[in-house]
Amino acid sequence: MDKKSKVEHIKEASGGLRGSIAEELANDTDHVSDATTKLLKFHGTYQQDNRDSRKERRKQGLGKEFIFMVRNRIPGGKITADQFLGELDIADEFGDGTLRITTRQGIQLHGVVKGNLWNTIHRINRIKLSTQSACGDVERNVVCCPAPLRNNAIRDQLQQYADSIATHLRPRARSYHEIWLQDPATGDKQQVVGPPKEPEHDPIYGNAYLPRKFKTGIALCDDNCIDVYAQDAGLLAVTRGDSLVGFNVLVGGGMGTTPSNDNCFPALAKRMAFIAPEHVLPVLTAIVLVQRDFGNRADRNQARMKYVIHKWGLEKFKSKVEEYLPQAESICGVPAGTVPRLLTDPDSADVTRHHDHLGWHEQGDGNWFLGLPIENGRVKDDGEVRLKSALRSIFERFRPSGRLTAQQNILLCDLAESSRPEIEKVLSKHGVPTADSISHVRRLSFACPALPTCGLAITESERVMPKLVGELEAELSRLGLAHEQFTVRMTGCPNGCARPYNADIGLVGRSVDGKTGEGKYTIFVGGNLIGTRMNAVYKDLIPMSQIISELQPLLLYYKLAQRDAETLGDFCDRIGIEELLRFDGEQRELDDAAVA
Ligand code: SRM
Ligand code: SF4
Repeated sequence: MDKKSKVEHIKEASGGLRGSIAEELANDTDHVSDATTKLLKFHGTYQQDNRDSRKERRKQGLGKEFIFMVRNRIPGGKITADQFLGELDIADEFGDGTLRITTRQGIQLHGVVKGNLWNTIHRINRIKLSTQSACGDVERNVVCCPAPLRNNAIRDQLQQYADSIATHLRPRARSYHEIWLQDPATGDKQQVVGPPKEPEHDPIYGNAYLPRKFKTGIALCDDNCIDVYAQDAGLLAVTRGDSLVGFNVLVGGGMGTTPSNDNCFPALAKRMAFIAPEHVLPVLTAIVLVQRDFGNRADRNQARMKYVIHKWGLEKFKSKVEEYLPQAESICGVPAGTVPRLLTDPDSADVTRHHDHLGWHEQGDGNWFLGLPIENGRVKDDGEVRLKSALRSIFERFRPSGRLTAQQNILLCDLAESSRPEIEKVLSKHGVPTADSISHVRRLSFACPALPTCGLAITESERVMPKLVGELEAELSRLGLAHEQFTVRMTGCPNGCARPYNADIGLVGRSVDGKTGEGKYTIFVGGNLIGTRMNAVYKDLIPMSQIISELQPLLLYYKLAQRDAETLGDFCDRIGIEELLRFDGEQRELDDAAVA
C-alpha cells in the first residue's frame, strides 16, 4: 500500500478545511504555517513572497517579504459592472493595485499582506463573488465560451451548465463561510450569503477531497476558445441547427509536467463518450468519484486524472465511470437508471475553429460587445497605457456586463450601438490598444505571471513577453508573414499555466544562467490554434535574448514552403522536427559562409 503524501494528512485532519486558519489569521505574524498554506488554497489564496526583494532583504538580514495571491472563482468569467469595479477597488485598497485576468476566466489579486487577507476575501464576497475552491484539490473554476450571442440559445445553456457544475462540485464544508464571512475580531455574525443548506458531510469529496486539482471546460465545436482538450473533463457541445443535442465527454487533459521525470507528461484529453444534456451532472460526478477513489494519493506528481487513464487505458476508465453511475445518480438526486449503464461512444463532432472574440460584435439582440485585448491579462496603468483607468471609466459610465476569456482578455457586453464612438474615445484617450491596432501575433499570445509572485517560477514570463512579441513582430514583418495567425504562449516553468504545449509556438522556462541571470527556455513547435494537437520540442535551453534568432530559419522555411493557407503549427507538424532542424543547420552554415 502506497504511503499517503503529507498533503493528504493535512486535508484529513483539517476538520472540513478549517485547520488552524482562523487562529493564524488572528495572530500578528506576517505569514502562516506550512499546513495552513496548504489549506488556504481551498479558500482561494496562496501564500507567496516577493521574489524581487529576496536578495536585498537577505543582505539586510531580513526574511522573506510575504504576500498573498487571492484568486476569484468566476464560472464562465461572467461578471457585472459593480463586481469588476469592486475588484478594482479591492486591488487598490489591499493588493498591488493591479488585477490579473487568468487563463481560466478568473481574476487574481496579488501582493495582499496577511493583515489584509481577511478583508480582501470578505470584500470579494460582499460584491457577490467568491474565492472558495478557486485553488486546492477540488473542482476549479469551470470554463465556458463567454461570447454573449443572444440570438443563439446554446451559449446561454452552456453558461447555465457551467454555473450548475460549479455549484454542484463546490465543497459542502461550512468552513469558508465561517472563516471569511463573519468578523473574527468583533464576532459579527452577519453573513453576506447564508451558509450552504447541505449538511457538513460531503458525499463527493469526503474528508480528503480529491488527490489533486480537477478542471472542467465547456466548448463548442466551432468555437474552442477555452481549450477543451486541456481539461480533466471537457464537454464539447454537439449541436443540430440551433439545438443542443448532447456533449462529447473528453477526459484526462492536463498540461503540467516535470521534464526530468519520464512518468510526467502533458496530455490532451481523450474522447470517451457522448451523453445527453440532462446527464451532465451525474456523468461528471461519476468521473470525479473515480478520480477521487483511484487517483494517486502518494505522489502528487502522479495524481492528476490523466495518469489514471494512462495507467488503465480509456476503456477500463470508461467502465469504471459506468460502475460509479448509480452512486453519482444518488448524489445528484436523480432516479436510479436515469443515465444508461453503458455510455454511448462519442459523436463524430469535433473541434473545428477557435475565436478570440476580440473587436466589436453585434450580440443578436440589438446590443454590441467589445472584446478588448488585455496584454497577458494584467489590468494596470503603465506609463502612456492607462488600461485600468480606462476600464474604470467605461464600467462606471456605460455599465457593461463583463465576460473574462480563457485567453486573459475581457468582453464588454450589452452596449448600445450609440455608445461605440464614446467608448472608443475613452480607450484612445487612455492610450489603450484595441484588437485592430495590434498585430495578430500579439493578439493571440499570452504568458503566465511567473516572477516576481509565483513561487514555482524558474524564469520570467509575463514581464518579458511584450518585448519578445515586439521582436517577433519585427521578424514577421521582415519576412512578409505579419498576416499569419498563430499562438505563442510562454510560461516561467514546465507547469504549463498558459497552456504552452498545444500552441503553435510554446516557450517554457527551464533554467537560469548562473552568471548573467538570463532565463533559458525550451522552444516547442507544431501545436495549433484550435488546441487539438500537442507540439514537440524544437530546441532546448535557449537564452531569452536568442529566442527570435533561433526561430528565424524556421520562419524562413515556413515562408518558402508553406502550402496554401497552412498555419505555422500545421506547417511544423507536416515538416517534422528533424527536417526543421536540418534546414536550420543548413541556413546557419550559409550564414557562416557569407560572414567568412
Ligand atoms: Fe497554474 C500552479 C497561476 C492556470 C497548471 N498556477 C500555479 C500557481 C498557483 C503556483 C503555485 O502553485 O505556487 C501559479 C500562481 C502564480 C501567480 O503568482 O499568480 C499559477 N495557473 C496560474 C494562472 C494565474 C496563470 C495565468 O496566466 O492566468 C491561471 C489561473 C487559472 C484560474 O483562474 O484558475 C493558471 N495552471 C493553469 C493552467 C491552464 C488551465 O487550467 O487552463 C494549467 C494547465 C492545465 C493543468 O492544470 O494541467 C495550470 N498551475 C498548473 C500546475 C501544474 C499542474 C500539474 O498537473 O502538474 C501548477 C503546479 C501544481 O499544481 O503543483 C500550477
Ligand atoms: Fe508559475 Fe510555472 Fe504556472 Fe508560470 S507556469 S504561473 S511559472 S507555476
